[in-house]
Amino acid sequence: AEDGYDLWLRYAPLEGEAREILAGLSLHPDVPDELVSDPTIAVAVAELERGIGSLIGESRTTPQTRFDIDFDCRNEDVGGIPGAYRIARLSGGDGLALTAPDSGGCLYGTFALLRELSLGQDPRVVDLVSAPAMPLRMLNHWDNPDGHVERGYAGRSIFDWWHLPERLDERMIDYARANASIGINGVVVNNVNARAFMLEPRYIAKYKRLADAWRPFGIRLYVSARFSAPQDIGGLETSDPLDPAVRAWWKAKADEFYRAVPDFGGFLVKANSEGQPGPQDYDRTHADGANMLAEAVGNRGTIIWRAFVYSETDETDRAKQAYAEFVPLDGQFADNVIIQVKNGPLDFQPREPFHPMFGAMPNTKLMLETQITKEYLGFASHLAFLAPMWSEVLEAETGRGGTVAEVVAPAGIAGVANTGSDRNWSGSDFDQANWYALGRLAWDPSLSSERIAREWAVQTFTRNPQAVETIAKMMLDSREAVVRYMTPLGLAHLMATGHHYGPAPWVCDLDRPEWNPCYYHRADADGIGFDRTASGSNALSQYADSVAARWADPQTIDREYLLWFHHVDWNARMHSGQTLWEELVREYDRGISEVDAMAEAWNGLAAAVDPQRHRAVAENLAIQQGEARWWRNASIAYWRSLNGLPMPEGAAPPP
Ligand code: GCW
Repeated sequence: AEDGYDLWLRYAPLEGEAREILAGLSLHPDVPDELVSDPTIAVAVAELERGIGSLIGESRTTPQTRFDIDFDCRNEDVGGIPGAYRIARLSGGDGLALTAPDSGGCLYGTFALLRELSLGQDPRVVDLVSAPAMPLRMLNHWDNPDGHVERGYAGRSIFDWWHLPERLDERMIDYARANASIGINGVVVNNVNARAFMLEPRYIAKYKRLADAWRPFGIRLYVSARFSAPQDIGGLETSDPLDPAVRAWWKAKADEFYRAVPDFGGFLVKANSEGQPGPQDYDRTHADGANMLAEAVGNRGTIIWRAFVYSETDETDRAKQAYAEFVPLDGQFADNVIIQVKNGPLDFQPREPFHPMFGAMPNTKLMLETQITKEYLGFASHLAFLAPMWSEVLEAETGRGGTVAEVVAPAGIAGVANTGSDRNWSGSDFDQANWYALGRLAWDPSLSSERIAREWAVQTFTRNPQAVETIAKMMLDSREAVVRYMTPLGLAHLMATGHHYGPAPWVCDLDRPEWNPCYYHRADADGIGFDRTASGSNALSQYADSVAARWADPQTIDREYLLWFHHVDWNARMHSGQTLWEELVREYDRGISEVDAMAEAWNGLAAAVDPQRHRAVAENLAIQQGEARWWRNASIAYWRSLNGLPMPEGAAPPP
């Protein structure tokens, strides 16, 4: 059944000439003796055979020519970057040479070859060289030990802690294949809001089973650690990072992990954020806390320390807090510490400017944290392809020596996973594309969204060129449509409290001021928007001068950040000649018509996509059409209750 379980690894049978060509070749993975017992190579060969068998489909009819795939996986010619590969015509023979410095490179090369073949490429002309742009390409699971996934919209957790270590769900292997196919090489298996008992020996045994299963796929396992574990499970009176007993406890804990999992990746820590314990509870800094753990793991692993911190005590602007706490610590973090920074300064909104910490800590390794699961973009029911959003951040010029992609290149990218127990893994077929895109962009941030959308659509849905064209267009326009009907022109955080699904811009009276949508839109009778310039919170000053200069003037700022940085009169004239109010309403209406266009385009694809998935997507689009209107109508009704303005001429009727 086409229920989406196979993700982009469907290897749907080729047709026509592409099939003739592949079926006419008798493929031989040629593995040198010293590699035959290498589990990663075994995985690569098995995938190659599975993929090609499936691409050819029915039994072979054509006469066959021998075609070797020469595995040359200890070859430094490709450059020493782990995971790099080259695929080229075998000199003096019919076949391909797959060259890599390590087994991982051969595995990635195998998946790249299969991708090319799935796209209909003639194997005899495949010619590829590739190396990952950054060492860490991770998924962070916000999965709890009881099976609930925080911000998960695809069912229960895929990790079966109850039955591990004895029982390993076959799904763990398919999960590893999917990750390896897009270059993901690190997985944090539990929520950053961590339970300390997940550091106990009974869990370490479960991690060992998973790590052993994933190792051949080049995936290292990481665990989120609760900072107060020395007290929670260790019987100590304090978790002060400078206390010798605390340090010894973590050292012993790390040793325990490494005895079971020799290539254990390390710990991910959310500290002093949203009620989590941390070093500041003892008047110590983030650096004190991170460095203590870094010492415990030593050169065996990495501490990934999150910069997502804010508290109600900062009344001026929550968006400023991370920069304020972390930037003064630049240069104080140990070499094996990475600071993980969300793409924007607030919290995974449909659009935010890039986080000002990028570029501001030249002596610290920074990693980009993105959210694949769509907490603020309509969960798994709205279609929003996120590659354009991530590229927007990766390509942003920090004004301090490079783009965000360049700043994070020495460390990596993490995506908060959107996987769950649903048959289709991600809660909807199109959400699989976001998992795919995260891996592809972490491997190569210069890949265009269009390329990613197309190659995903071909592998996932169909090779019919018109259909691919249509699907790619739907995907490429989708995120902007969500921005338009939810939070246009730089607005943010207008979602209902807690669950974050649907609009609630009218909520103004929550105890935590920075949880109120009113805190973010600051709308009143005269205008709307958050003044983050010098006359307001001055969050703008956290950016490099060249960037701040571009955004300081409401007349010249990129329109999509207007209300993020400025409070603007409803009647102010925009470049279009329209007032802000008119333009805002137009954005909502445009968002709706874009969703309608997606639904219509999809209806036209009934013949090109299998009925099961066609219907599933169509049903989600119907939900999205209704909810885009809900967002638009609720928002407009609320803004009008403040500004008393009539509906602009030509706009759809008022709610
Ligand atoms: O996006 C917010 C979420 C929380 C999450 C937090 C974080 C894991 O609403 O559910 O907690 O961010 O990133 O720590």
